[in-house]
Amino acid sequence: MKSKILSFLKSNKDDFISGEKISQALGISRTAVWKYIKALKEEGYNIESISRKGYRIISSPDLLTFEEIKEHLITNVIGQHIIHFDTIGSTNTKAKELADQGQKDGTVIISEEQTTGRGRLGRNWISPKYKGIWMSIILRPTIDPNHISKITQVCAAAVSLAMDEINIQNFIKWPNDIVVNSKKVCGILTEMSCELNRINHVVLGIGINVNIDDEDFPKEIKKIATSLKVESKNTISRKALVSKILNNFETLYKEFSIEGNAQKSLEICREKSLLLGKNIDISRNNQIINVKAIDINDDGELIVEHSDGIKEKLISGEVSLKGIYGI
Ligand code: BTX
Repeated sequence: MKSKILSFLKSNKDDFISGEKISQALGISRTAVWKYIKALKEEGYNIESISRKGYRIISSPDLLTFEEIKEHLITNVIGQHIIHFDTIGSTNTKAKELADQGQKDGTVIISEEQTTGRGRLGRNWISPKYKGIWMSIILRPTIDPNHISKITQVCAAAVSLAMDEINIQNFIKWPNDIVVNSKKVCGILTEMSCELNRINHVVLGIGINVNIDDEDFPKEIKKIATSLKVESKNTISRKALVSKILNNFETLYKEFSIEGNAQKSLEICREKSLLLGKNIDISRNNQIINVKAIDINDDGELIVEHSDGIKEKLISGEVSLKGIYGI
């Protein structure tokens, strides 16, 4: 009901609309209208109320609800159903749980904060309230599971393009980071449930440090991480950025959902790659090996060349580059 009232106010942005009119249109009492308006104000909506004239919305908070995101959303499937939380352990964990219960393709789980946000290999992902984008997309691609590792590249390309659109110069650090000014601003965590030749679901977790201030980062992360606000010196609209990511993702995912083809996304990942042409360190059996990153192939694998000229494909893993993340 609250979101219906909000839609009502938003579609009459320039005019006052009476409590009477809202109550009649929605079939609720005027006291109920007043209560919902009060709740909206508590969420940060600036709503003017004048007796005998009614209510008028002045401004909306930067909340990541469907109501706020949909204004700029031009997708057909991705993000057309958004489940929003004020706080949650991990959006990926919730998304996996909901996907197991049959939640549909393209559903987005988003939270204003995560208390146990996860990175890869059980690492921790700090996710302070209202300061970032912490979201997971549930996907049910009907492609061969062998192609699925490319989905992380599709997602990285979509996020990178969205950052371009708000004029933030960024690079993609294969396989799952977006880097601004040599520091991490975004990490992607892809998790999948599949059978031998069938994917049940994929959960694509995206964490972006948007309006985190430098002092909000714990000391050990400050060296390697930054936020869009710190780098651009501007507060960024999170809801606008979410819709840009989802719009781009749907376009690139359309190509991918046909037999796992990710040409366009991989082209973007090559173009924006932080690693290609550089000497990087890879770790193997507790050993660090220096190699040259030479290409990202059509399967989304990183091709590296060893000092003896032998080439190798990397499917995933840790790579490090001098000067990046304070190393
Ligand atoms: P990763 O394993 O590549 O990176 C994790 C490492 O990044 C941590 O060990 C830490 O050093 C650093 N780190 C932690 N928090 C941050 C942060 N906010 N910004 C930058 N660096 C940080 C990358 O894993 C994948 C992260 C995915 C996060 C999303 S958020 C929505 C979804 N839900 C969930 O639980 N995880 C995903």
